Parts: sequence; structure tokens; C-alpha cells
Amino acid sequence: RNPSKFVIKALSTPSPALTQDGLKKLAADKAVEYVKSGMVLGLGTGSTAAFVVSKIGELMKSGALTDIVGVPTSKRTQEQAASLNIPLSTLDAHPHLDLAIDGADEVDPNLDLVKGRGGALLREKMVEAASDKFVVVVDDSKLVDGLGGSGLAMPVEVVQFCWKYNLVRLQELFEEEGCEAKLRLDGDGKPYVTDNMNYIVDLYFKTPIKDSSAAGKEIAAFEGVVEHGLFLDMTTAVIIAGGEGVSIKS
Ligand code: ABF
Repeated sequence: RNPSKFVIKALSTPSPALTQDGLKKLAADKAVEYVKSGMVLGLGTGSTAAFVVSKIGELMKSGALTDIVGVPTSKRTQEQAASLNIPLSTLDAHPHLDLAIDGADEVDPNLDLVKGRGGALLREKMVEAASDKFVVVVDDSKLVDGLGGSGLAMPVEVVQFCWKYNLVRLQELFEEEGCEAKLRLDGDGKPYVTDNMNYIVDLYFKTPIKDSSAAGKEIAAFEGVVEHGLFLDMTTAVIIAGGEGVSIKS
């Protein structure tokens, strides 16, 4: 790890005509160039990571990649990878991974991240922390000056027991940032339940988090908090696709 921050390599010519999905696929295809035969791979969750998994499946089918073992970060990804015949394993069997590739919700100039709007933050963080390299794939809409600055949710996974108690404590913790905490609901208006049978409290900030490192520690110290969506000092490289083409920050 230890990325030397802010090294930016422009890799391709501008691609202004691409849709957001087109940009995600562009970033995903570039990330898959890091994958070599024989690797144990962390497979991310979300629409950008799905392009990564799909490309890996395609390269395995053609024989361009062999002996890959995937460790999925969610049930969704597990199903997608299984449908592409990517051999799967777990952190128990493979506690040491070569590389993980995943999307993100926000990327700041230090390559720190907000993740977990897709609900898979706990498994993502476990798998990505166990990987030698963690490559993030995003389109340029995910870039922020400060974490929490997009106005969208920063998720915290909490146990179901007395979730409201933690919701209130989390909101109070970020009073200065004008935080509003909400229990995540599913499409039927019921509490959203994670793959690990927990709930998610989404935090919405009026101003970016002042000290994300301190914030991460304070959130994690709350009893009943399982994990939070601040992924700090974990990123090896970020592959960004935008109208100006693809660039890598590492
Ligand atoms: C995962 O998927 C999550 O950590 C993040 O919440 C989400 C990003 O999704 P997408 O690539 O669909 O924007 O990476």
C-alpha cells in the first residue's frame, strides 16, 4: 500500500460521448488489466464492480485468465460471479488476497472513500482490508473535496437491537456538520436488512466531515455499531473515467 498521493496518469483520449454506464465500464476494463492469472481476487459490489466481475468472467471464458479465485463482497456479487463460472472462496479459506477491485460512492483527494450506499460495506471492508492491493473504480461524478460532501448518504451498519439509540448518537456526534441520520428502508418501506442481518443508518451531512480519521474512530467505538462507510488509508489506486478519458490516481 502506501500510495504516493496525487500522482495522476492520463491514459486515454477524451470520451465525451459515453453514458455514465459507459464510463463505469471504461474504468472497470482498465482495472481488470491489474488482474493476472493465479490471483485470489476480492470481487466488489455495485454497478461499476459488476462490470469488473463481468469482464473477469469473459477473460476466463476465453482462457486469457486462468486459476482465478474470487472472494465476493456480497450475496449479489456471489450470484453474479457464480453465473459466470468464476471459482469462489471465502476469507476463511483465503485470508490473504492479492487484489480487490470495487466501486465507491465518494473519493476525496487523499484517495479516502465513502462506500456502502449499496449496503455491502461490512464485507467490502473485510475483504478489501485483507487484500495486498485495493483498486477503486469510479466515474468522475464520485470525486469530492471532502468526505460527506456529496450530500448523499454515508452509511453505518448497526445491529437491529435498539437501532434508534445509535441513530440518535450518530446524529449528535456530527452536530457541527449538520448531520441528519435516517434508517435505510427497502422498496417496501421496511428497514433494509444487510447480508449480515443488520440495519443501516444513513448519515447526510450539510458540510463535509471535518476530521474523517477521528470520525471513523468515534463511530466505531459506539457499542452496537458493526461497521461504517469511511474507508480510510486503504486505497492503492483509483481509476477514474470521465469526459477527459481514463486517469489513475495512486
Ligand atoms: C459499492 O457499490 C459500494 O461500496 C458503493 O456503495 C457502491 C457504488 O456503486 P456504483 O458503482 O453502482 O455507483 O462499491
